[in-house]
Amino acid sequence: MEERSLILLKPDCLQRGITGEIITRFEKKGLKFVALKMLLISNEKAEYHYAEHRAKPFFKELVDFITSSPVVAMVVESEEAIRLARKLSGATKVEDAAPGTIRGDYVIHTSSNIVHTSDSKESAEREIANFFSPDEIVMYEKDIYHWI
Ligand code: 3AN
Repeated sequence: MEERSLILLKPDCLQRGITGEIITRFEKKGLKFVALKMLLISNEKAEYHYAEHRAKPFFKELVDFITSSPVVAMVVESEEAIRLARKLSGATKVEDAAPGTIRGDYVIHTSSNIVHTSDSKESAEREIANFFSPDEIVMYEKDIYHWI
């Protein structure tokens, strides 16, 4: 079943100048991009996005970080898009992120870990609606066999 996932390239991604490399990881995998934009996240949207972490000791740090500088927000679509995007991203804890994953290859601190990907269908729907209006989702056919 086709599903959608929200991917955020966090402020450290643009600041480090690796945005293109990280987008390429998702693109090469074959995920279909249906929305993509750069934005500065407001406090309100950041707190809504991280609502499940409100009680955690690192909540303020999370919100301050994601609002500190622009992010690139993308919506990808495919069968198993949510699990695939998370596999490419790698584990949350930096010491658990395997080489070959984005976090495994690029991240040294768990708190600035370059990428966010939705963790369930429910989260994906809520997160996508937080950052994209329906008319920003672009519908098109992706026919890889026609173009290679
Ligand atoms: P993921 O982004 O892998 O789904 P979550 O949802 O458990 O991870 O955590 C959201 C974000 O909170 C992580 N991406 C990371 O930036 C931050 N985070 C998680 N655990 C910690 C921690 N122990 N210390 C600092 N930041 C953390």
